[in-house]
Amino acid sequence: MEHLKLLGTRGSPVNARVEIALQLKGVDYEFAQQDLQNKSDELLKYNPIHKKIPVLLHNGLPIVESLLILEYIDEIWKENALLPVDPYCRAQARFWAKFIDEMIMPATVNAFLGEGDTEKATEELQEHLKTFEKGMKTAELFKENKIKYLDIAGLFVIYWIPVLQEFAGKNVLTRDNFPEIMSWADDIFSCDVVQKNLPDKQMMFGFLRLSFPHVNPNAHRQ
Ligand SMILES: N[C@@H](CCC(=O)N[C@@H](CS)C(=O)NCC(=O)O)C(=O)O
Repeated sequence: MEHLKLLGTRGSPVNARVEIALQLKGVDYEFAQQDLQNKSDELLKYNPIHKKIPVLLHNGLPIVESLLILEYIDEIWKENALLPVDPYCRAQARFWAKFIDEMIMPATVNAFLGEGDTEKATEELQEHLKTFEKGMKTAELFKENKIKYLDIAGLFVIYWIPVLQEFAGKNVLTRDNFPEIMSWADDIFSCDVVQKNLPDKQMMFGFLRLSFPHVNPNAHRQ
């Protein structure tokens, strides 16, 4: 009998990736909410190197790093494939997911949550989004009807960036500036499983206000 347990934190984009993938596959799992200010023995035991969520325990064996967890899930449960079948398309999907995590994510954090002058990081984020949007136009990957690996990875761009930019009171990702990204977002948001796993925006503002009190004190006080 299979046992799946996810050590995660609701509200986190990397946690949402794993929950969405498991739910799209239709597999049952136990969820153990983690307090990242006071890490559990279980989290430290199963992710001793990075000490981060998400950790998926499959029959007691830990798998870490959200993108690797998605690949693992896709290899174990074959129905509703997440990665493209064609090896070249698979490589493309992995490339853009890595681009999101290694280029877009850090620039986003620096642009919207950084202390001091965030101008340079904001420009950098704009450039990365332009590169990403151009990539979308050429990669057929984004045009499939079902929610796949890259759509799940890309939720950071289409959901978390808008929340963070609203919190910081800056507009970088808009429909006028990035029409392709925003129309891709419309497709992804029409999926029920995705909708169900997006954290409440007001809850996120509350968390962000507590965690980043230096960010634009005039934005989003209500
Ligand atoms: N590259 C990792 C990132 C994991 C990550 O940054 N997790 C955050 C939550 S969003 C965390 O556990 N932070 C706790 C810490 O840094 O101490 C992945 O994709 O899984």
